[in-house]
Amino acid sequence: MASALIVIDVQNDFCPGGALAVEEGDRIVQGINALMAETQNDGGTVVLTQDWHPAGHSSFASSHPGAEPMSMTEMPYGPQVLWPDHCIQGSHGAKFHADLEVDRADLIIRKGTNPAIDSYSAFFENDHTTPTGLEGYLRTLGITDLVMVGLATDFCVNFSAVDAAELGFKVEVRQDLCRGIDLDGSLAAARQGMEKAGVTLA
Ligand code: VGL
Ligand code: ZN
Repeated sequence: MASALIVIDVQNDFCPGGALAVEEGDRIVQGINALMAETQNDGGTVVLTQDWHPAGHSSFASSHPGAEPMSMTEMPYGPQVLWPDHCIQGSHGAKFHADLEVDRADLIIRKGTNPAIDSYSAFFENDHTTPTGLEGYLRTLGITDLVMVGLATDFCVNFSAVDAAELGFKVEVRQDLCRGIDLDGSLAAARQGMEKAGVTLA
């Protein structure tokens, strides 16, 4: 059994003071550092994901005249939350939290780079068909078991975990090493969706 730890979007913009701050987003960093070390001691692989949008990305409210941040819109691929500008390529907000031990990463995968499609999941863009390449990376290494941690529980962690489970990986989400946005009950809905997909919530 080969396993990987997937660390989702532990970036400045999702931490207190950031553009799309998740409450206590910074509180999980030391625990994630410890889990990355433990994973590598056990021979596992560490993958970091990085939300990495071009300026003017279509998921930004600022790209839709008159739209408020955190409102909903309809995209060709389905409903989409309109976010404040965040994780713009090369910006301070897009950088990993300063205390995250980024040097431990075997792979850093960037997502959300397509201006027309958002990408919550580490596996597919929000059209649910365009792959990021992560599945191929994991499969060619023979990895079957995934542990997921990071930000935000109800968006990028949730979508990544559900996609991974549907792809046939055995997935555990360490809830103590995640924090959520909780937009209109999205956290409870995410927990239900993950359990339904067969994700273990630890
Ligand atoms: C995320 C909203 C927009 C996340 C990324 O990492 O959960 N959420 N972009
Ligand atoms: Zn984003």
